[in-house]
Amino acid sequence: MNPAHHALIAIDVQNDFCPGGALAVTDGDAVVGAINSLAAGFKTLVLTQDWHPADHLSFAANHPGADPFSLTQMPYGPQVLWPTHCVQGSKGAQFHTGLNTDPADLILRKGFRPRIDSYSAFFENDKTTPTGLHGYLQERGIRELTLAGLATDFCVAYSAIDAARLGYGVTVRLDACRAIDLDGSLDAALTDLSKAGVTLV
Ligand code: VGL
Ligand code: ZN
Repeated sequence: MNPAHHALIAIDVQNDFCPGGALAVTDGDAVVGAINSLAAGFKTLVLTQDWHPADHLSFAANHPGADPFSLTQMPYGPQVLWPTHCVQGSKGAQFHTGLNTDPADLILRKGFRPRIDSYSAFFENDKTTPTGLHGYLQERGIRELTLAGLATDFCVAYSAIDAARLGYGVTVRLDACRAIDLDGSLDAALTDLSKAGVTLV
């Protein structure tokens, strides 16, 4: 059992990121069993849930003429335009049915502001709007984090890099993650994670 100051954060293990979902990650459902097993070794488990309103500006459908996976400029910088996914209350936004959510201490929702995306569990994509997770973990006395889930190169990587920057000791369990890998984004993320001092297992 990991010590009380070490939490597991499972990122976005939702139907839309699993095979058959709107933004399916290849083999995404392979993380479910791995995360259930990992969770048994942690005293604190946090689950995150991508949770967008239908009019969210990260959806290509809300930019007339734009193709999914194209890039646009937002006031906070470049933003990939995604297929419509994880709409609040939809089946796609629900956790994969195989994920054991019972042991979770906290379910953190992110990406609910229509004009700003939130890959990271700590800060939205403007890199300044906090989600509140850091405050929660600090109050719980958590200093070390293990991260797993979907997708390696977006929400997991952004969360891990922010966590390292906030001073947590951070490990990413690559065996319990799967990637979108858009135009080399997985290699780029692995390089950024290493540079940030994140341990990759
Ligand atoms: C994610 C793209 C858009 C993720 C969420 O969970 O990695 N990726 N929204
Ligand atoms: Zn999203």
